[in-house]
Amino acid sequence: MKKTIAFVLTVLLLFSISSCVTGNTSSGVPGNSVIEQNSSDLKDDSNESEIISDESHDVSNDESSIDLPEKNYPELESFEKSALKTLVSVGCSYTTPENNRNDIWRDDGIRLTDGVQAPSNGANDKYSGFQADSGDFIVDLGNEYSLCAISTAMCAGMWGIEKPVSVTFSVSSDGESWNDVGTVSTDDAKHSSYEGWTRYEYTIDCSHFEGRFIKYSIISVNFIWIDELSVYSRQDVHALFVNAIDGITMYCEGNNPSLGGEGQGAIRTDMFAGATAGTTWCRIAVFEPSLTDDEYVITAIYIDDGNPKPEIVVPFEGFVYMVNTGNDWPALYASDPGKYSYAKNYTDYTSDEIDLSFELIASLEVGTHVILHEINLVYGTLVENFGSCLIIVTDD
Ligand SMILES: [Ca+2]
Repeated sequence: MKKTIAFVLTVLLLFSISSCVTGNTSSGVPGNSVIEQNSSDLKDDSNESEIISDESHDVSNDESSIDLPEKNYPELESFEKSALKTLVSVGCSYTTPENNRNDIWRDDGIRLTDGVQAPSNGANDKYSGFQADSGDFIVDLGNEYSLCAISTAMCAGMWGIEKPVSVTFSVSSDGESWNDVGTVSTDDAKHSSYEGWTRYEYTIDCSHFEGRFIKYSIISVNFIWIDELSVYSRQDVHALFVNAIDGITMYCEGNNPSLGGEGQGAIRTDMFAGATAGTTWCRIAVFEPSLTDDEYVITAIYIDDGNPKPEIVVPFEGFVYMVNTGNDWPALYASDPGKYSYAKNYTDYTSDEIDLSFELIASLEVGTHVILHEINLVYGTLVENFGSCLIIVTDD
């Protein structure tokens, strides 16, 4: 009997790195506005990324100069918690507060779970408007799900609509007993603007929760001008995670090699003829096209931590996956400001995703098959409207 192994290569846009600092490592909200907003962040961080990248290579290759912190990698079972994100709220019923409007922004019981997101323009009728300073929205998924992330968005700034305060998320199996997931304040929400409007996007990681009912408890000032109530589930899969270096394009040697650094996983394609995988990544897997189908197959794995790797030719029409763990520089600096004086302004580059990927790659075997999902290997691009792009692999 054929055994199917699901193995996912999850592509996190680079903004997930900055998300790490606030602890929202899995928060990825689809939407062009998010991409655009974070593109500017990427530019702002570019110099720092290069600095961190160089430091990372030092860490990889010269442990005598820097003491690597001890890391306790999770047991392999924990990879089951890695997320293949699926939007499961589409078409689900939901309840809203009272004080619904009587115009085109009157909620119709459909638009907040139709899977369609509103733009940054609050005048768009994809928003539902409520004249209230607080209220609960509850989505009924119809079935119990292993959850991954919950998000919504609100718009404010025009027509006297005041900036909202916060969204508190909670989940329930029966709609009566609720488990608190957490609160995202508006000041911490990702935001984008359009002609006086500001759209705030609230996302929370709920990877350790299961539930059927999702409650959004809104605190606002005078209006709740709300968009899609999105709930993401996860399938239990093995996962390798990749950061898209420039936010959209996968990392390719020769393009901007200084950006492939600490705390990142990356794909290198054969886009640049003769490109090699380099020598400083901690762990590397090589994938070649399968001759019999549309899959790829692992042909080599390098896991010699901290040692220079051999030069690896990216296979024709194949790719190489590389992962390098990050350091929690603020913690290291706090532990010994003299020793880590150079890292005073470095950020926390650790993330569960990359740690898991780093561990998982050592357990992969030559011959494992993978299928790209939400990744265009030919053009070296990721699907923009999905925070987590994937590769699913079946091993026949
Ligand atoms: Ca909608």
